[in-house]
Amino acid sequence: MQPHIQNHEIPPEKFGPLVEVAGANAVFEIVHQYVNDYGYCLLRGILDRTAVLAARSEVFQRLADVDEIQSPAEDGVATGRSSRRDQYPDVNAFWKDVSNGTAVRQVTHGDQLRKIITSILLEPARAHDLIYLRPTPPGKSTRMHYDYPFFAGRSLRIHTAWIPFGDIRIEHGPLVIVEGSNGFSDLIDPIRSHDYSADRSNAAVQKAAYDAINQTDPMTLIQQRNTRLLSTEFRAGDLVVFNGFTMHGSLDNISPNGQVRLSCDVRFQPAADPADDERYFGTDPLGSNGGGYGDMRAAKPLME
Ligand SMILES: O=C(O)CCC(=O)C(=O)O
Repeated sequence: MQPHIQNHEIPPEKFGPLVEVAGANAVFEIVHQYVNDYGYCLLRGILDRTAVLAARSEVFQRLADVDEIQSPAEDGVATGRSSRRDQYPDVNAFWKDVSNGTAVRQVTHGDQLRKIITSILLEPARAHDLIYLRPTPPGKSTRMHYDYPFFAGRSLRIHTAWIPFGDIRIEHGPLVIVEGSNGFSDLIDPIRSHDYSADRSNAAVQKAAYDAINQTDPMTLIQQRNTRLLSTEFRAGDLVVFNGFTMHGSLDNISPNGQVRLSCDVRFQPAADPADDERYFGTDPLGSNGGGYGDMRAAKPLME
């Protein structure tokens, strides 16, 4: 099935694979170089697949318990129904609880991922406490953006770890990266020059991350810049690491059978940088808009 982005079919010549390394014997100096040069790197099979699949089951079981996912839960197929709002009038609390699941945190905040990111950054790394689980049903996608405006503040050296929670085919709408977008200085320079420690209001952050990029649809953007959209079929155990100046979003989930794409993105920064940004650290992080987990798309029932 040809990939789609924001309801446009991507022609074959405008679609390519991500730069990748095999995780088993990855040379982290090379991965570091790739992240610098390309803005990102895909590490195949580097995470404990069993642990990632356990996290997938944990999240989908919670969604099955509110009648949004069919049995068996780990297949991740949407029912089109929900009892979430009846069972959990406090949607923030529900989503926070799911996001703090033991199996989820084992992957996102366990030693394995921290050590990998430490090796890539070439210095000790620390994860933000706030994580973004993304159960994405057919018909939904993430618009293109740069991450830097959201997460720059007390640390400016933010990297994202994007983790497929399961095997994700192209038609399930995985992460997509714009090739060469870490060199789009006309878009990056204004983002970089904003003082996020002085003005980190959600309006300023959203505007910096999304506005200029989304003045045109992604297909027009890549035609104008003579570049390509990059993605791949992912397997549980894969990991993509990208910096704040890499334009990304997701392909459309065009699964014909209700398959929900599940992934998680976690931010890391050097451990030496201040970790007191209340938006991203603490037991009840506020997020960029102040509402914490309740502000996330995933806090709403899947089909809303
Ligand atoms: O998984 C997605 O849909 C997009 C992920 C994303 O925007 C991110 O990791 O910053």
